[in-house]
Amino acid sequence: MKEKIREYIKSLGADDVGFAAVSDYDSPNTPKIESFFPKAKSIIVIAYKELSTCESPDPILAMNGRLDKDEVMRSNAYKIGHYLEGKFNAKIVSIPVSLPRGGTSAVSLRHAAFAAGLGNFGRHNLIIHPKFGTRVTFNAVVTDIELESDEKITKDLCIHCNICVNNCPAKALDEEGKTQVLKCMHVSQPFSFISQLSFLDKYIEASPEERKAMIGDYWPLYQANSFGTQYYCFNCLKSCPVCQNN
Ligand code: B12
Repeated sequence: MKEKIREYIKSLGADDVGFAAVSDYDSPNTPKIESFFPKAKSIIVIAYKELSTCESPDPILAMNGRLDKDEVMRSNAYKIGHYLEGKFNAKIVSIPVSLPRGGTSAVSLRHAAFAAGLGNFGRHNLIIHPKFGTRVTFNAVVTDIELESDEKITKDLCIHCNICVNNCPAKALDEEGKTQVLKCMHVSQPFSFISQLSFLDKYIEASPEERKAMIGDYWPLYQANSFGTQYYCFNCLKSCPVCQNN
């Protein structure tokens, strides 16, 4: 059954697929999967390669490559759920690419990807895939179908070159094994909801003349509201030399 599912998902254009039994998923900082899906048995993790658009020095174009990929991931997640329900009478919950509650998600996709044999953690705290290196993102479908875990990758895929650490403009990776979230967000998401709140604070206090001058500042915030999280930094992902050309 696993191979049938894997083949179907790959036929949709996914780059890799891994399976993990829920009991093999170990993520201390996210909730137990059974807390939102009591009958959950397995996590199907799907990997998609990040295209070289992420190298663009224009952050809007780099982000557009991400949005293109995310749209495919989201529509495939629906097709996969539909397939599992129709073919195997399964129940499913699909786990988004992003959409965290505060700082954490219902499922940590990095920990799920590790449990499903799709790679392991590098110095940048991201998952390195054996073929796509760091240029890979994940989504997942949790299901009540019982599926055996794929073999975990235990060989260290990180080459410990520290390029990610030295290239982080926020200095968010200086401490090994920890991403300093606020430092990272400050640079990677300059138009986050925090920026929106501080814009509104200033706008409320501003005179009519000042408000006119603030329209230009509102534009990227408006775009972020329309398109979701806008990342303006891909440095740790794009600078990792492991398997960069796959
Ligand atoms: C919230 C979030 C963020 C936040 C906070 C990240 C964080 N530390 O939790 C911020 C805004 C900082 C962020 C930044 C980025 N993110 Co982000 N993010 C998420 C999201 C939505 C939720 C993560 C979460 O729940 N974290 C809370 C818990 C799980 O984290 P944690 O237990 O504290 O785990 C940390 C440590 O304990 C440590 N760790 C745990 N176990 C182990 C084991 C070993 C051996 C080591 C060394 C470390 C280690 O690594 C973790 C990273 O800090 C996920 C999507 C998802 N659903 O998983 C994407 C996700 C993690 N992000 C991703 C990416 C690509 C990025 C960015 C590159 C931004 C960008 N331009 O795309 C940067 C990278 C920053 C970095 N180097 O860490 C990808 C990672 C893909 C990959 N190859 O691993 C994900 C999985 C999105 C996806 N759908 O693919 N992100």
